[in-house]
Amino acid sequence: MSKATILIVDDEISNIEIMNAVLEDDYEICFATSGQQALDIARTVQPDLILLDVLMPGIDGFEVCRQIKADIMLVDIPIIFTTGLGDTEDEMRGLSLGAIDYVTKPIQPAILRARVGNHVELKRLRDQLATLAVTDALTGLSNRRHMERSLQAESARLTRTGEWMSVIMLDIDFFKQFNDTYGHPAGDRCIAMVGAALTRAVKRATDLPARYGGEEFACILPGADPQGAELVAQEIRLQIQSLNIPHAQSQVSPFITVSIGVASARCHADLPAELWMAEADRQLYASKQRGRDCITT
Ligand code: GH3
Ligand code: MG
Ligand code: MG
Ligand code: MG
Repeated sequence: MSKATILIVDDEISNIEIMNAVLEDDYEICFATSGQQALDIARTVQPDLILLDVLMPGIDGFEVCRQIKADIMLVDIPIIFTTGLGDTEDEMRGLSLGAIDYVTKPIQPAILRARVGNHVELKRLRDQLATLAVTDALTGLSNRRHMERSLQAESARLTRTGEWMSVIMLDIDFFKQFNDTYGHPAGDRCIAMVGAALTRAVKRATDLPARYGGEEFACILPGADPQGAELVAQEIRLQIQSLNIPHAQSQVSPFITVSIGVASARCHADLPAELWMAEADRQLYASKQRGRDCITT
């Protein structure tokens, strides 16, 4: 497991040195000596925790905390204030601004180490949970919930400019027979391989492949027009074909195949996520009706 990164912010170098000495064996340390520098470094480094001095010339610790908690990219970074003993009002204010804890100066090494350790561990668990909540366990792709949320968000974003978007749905052909022939564990491995092939087939960083359900997958292609989406669909079909997973009971091929449906439109406000999925599903159904192992746009 890689070391967590901690940003130490204090306008007094001697304070930074003390804290660095306590933490440097266990963490990657970076530091800032002003509020502005702290914000700059936080944005570029994305530390796992920030130790933040309150009194600093220029932007003080409270303002740094406020800005970090208002920034969608930084809001989840835990902040521990470091301040002189007995500043109860400061402590209250810091906590109300979203800081997770306080340590008092002079720094007591054992206390600092323990509090930092606790909060870094909690942050790690939170991050893990956040990833699990959007990930399908078998394939590692986005799960249905995350896909539908992204579809909603992308559709809203592209509606402002009236850009194209496409949604691809695919379903493995005669998969019930595959399970019956080779067993459920082999079926699971097949689903995982199809998921990996789907990932290889999509090229843009903004494309989102997902496992929609049992042996059904979906892919959001923001900015893709009908021609672009059809090319992606063809690539998906090729990638899955070249897996060469035997399927003796398939009625269309000796290997695993998929049926694909593509929905494309210029985004507008009257096209909610459900409509996108319904349209892609309708095209997928058409592919099944046409004999499977094909693409309908
Ligand atoms: P079609 O060509 O019309 O799509 O036929 P099909 O047999 O693939 O369609 P159907 O929807 O009837 O069956 C899908 C099968 O997928 C049934 C189910 O047991 C299997 N399945 C769904 N989820 C999983 C899974 O996570 N693992 C495995 N091994 N099988 C699954
Ligand atoms: Mg200070
Ligand atoms: Mg199905
Ligand atoms: Mg199927």
